[in-house]
Amino acid sequence: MPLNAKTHKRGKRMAVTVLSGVLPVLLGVVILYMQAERALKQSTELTAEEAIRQFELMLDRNAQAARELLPLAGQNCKDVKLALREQVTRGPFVRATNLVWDDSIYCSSLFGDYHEKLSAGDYSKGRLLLMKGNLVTPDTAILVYRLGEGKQGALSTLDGYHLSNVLRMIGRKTILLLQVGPNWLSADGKVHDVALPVPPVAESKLTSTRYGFTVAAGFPEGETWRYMNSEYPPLFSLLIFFGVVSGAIGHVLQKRSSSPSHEMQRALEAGEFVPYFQPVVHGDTKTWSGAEVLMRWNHPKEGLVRPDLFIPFAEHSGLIVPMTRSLMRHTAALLAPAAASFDGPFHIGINITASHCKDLDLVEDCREFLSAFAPGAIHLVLELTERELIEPTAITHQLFEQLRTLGVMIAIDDFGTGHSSLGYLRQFNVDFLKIDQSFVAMIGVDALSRHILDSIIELSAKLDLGIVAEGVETEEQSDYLAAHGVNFLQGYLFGRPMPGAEFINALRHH
Ligand code: G
Ligand code: G
Ligand code: MN
Repeated sequence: MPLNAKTHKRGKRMAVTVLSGVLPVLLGVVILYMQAERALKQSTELTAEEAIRQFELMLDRNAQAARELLPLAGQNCKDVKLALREQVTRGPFVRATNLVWDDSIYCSSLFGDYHEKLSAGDYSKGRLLLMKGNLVTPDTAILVYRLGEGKQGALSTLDGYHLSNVLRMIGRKTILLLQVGPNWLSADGKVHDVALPVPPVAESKLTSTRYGFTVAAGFPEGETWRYMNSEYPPLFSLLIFFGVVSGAIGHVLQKRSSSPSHEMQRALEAGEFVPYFQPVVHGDTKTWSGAEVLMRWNHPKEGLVRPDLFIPFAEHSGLIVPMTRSLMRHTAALLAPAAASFDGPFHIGINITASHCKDLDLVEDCREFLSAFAPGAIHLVLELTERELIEPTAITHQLFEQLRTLGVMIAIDDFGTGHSSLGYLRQFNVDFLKIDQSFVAMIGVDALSRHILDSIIELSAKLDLGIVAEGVETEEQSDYLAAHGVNFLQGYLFGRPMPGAEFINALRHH
């Protein structure tokens, strides 16, 4: 469309194309990201479950040792220390055992007689205590399992080495932590007493129903992207492919939707094509004898668009027929209420293209137009440009016959610029010739043009045709044409094309 603001439009179209390509890709990446998070979450859940299972297996052994030793609590240490040592040698995870009487450790598998206060409150749920170390190995974490009944008590200690081993082996890429009461153990074997850190990605926390300890699993920052990078390259390629396809579809759809014919179809439905009226006056009295209807496009963004800019597109796409139909309806609706003030038949000229004459629909359009006015109030004049002549066929003969019967008149527009023959003029029963404005402009300027003008006037008189001179701008032109018997004049001297309301208003004053 040769309208302005073109670059602005192109930028917008470009942006929509890019968006229609990028949006699906972005959406796809978001979905993949969520999928990756879910996969990682499942993985940490499995890892935590497995860690719980392993820890419970180890603690089972310690629990059994404590159970077997508990009845011995209270007996003399000398008599039972062998039994304590036997438990240590029997189970792989039992590092040491102790007996307790009345909240006091009094016998140990390592030292035999031994004395240390036991504060049962330190034990999580009275059962488990995670320590940084003990007297023998101050730097090795230990997990103590406690069993107590009345004054009797038995302790069984699990070496932290086994625990951190499990955290390392099962965890691998996962961050895995074991929490017992307020303390927690990391995979490096260290015990911490600060708050348990929350792994940033896909955190899962699981608590053992049997022993009450908790395992926290998760991944370090950025793991989701790393996971996507290693697992999803084929899906990424597919996404890019979809992005390109969708961008291309967006581009094509826009191209189609912003094509001139599509834009005009929209404008037609929105009623943006409106009639302007240019008065035609009598050559002698200069009173208004009629008007030519000139189409304007009242574009919402471009403003008023002249027909030279869009009529060629409309003709090319065939939209000119429904556009002209709409223009005729519009014109009838505007002029019919004012028709009572017309004295004598008022000439209303409508420009018609050759493509409108291919079938008989034009007859119906004219019939509808005429029915809006009282009989005899107007003369409908169809202006056919001389530049594109209508081919005489059976249909066109029928068409012009029926138009004549209806009382519709025919004018040859832009006369002198084309090449219609006398035969042609007779064949289509032409009523008026409209002398092209280029000849009128030459009055008093160019002798040859004036000769052509004189011959046209002479010819029309001989053929008994009405004659309309277009583009009359000066008094000199007007006087010359009137003196040579031109019946009708049209041009800026008498009035410019104007909107319907303005035209009706002006008509009242003439
Ligand atoms: O008024 P003006 O600049 O508008 O007209 C420009 C050209 O557009 C003229 O050649 C005129 O014949 C043509 N034109 C104006 N209105 C119509 C119309 O409704 N249909 C057709 N086919 N041509 C028109
Ligand atoms: O349908 P046609 O091609 O005759 O359309 C008439 C065209 O001439 C329209 O574009 C109209 O605006 C224009 N026009 C009408 N009167 C004058 C005039 O006095 N001078 C000039 N230059 N153009 C005119
Ligand atoms: Mn015209």
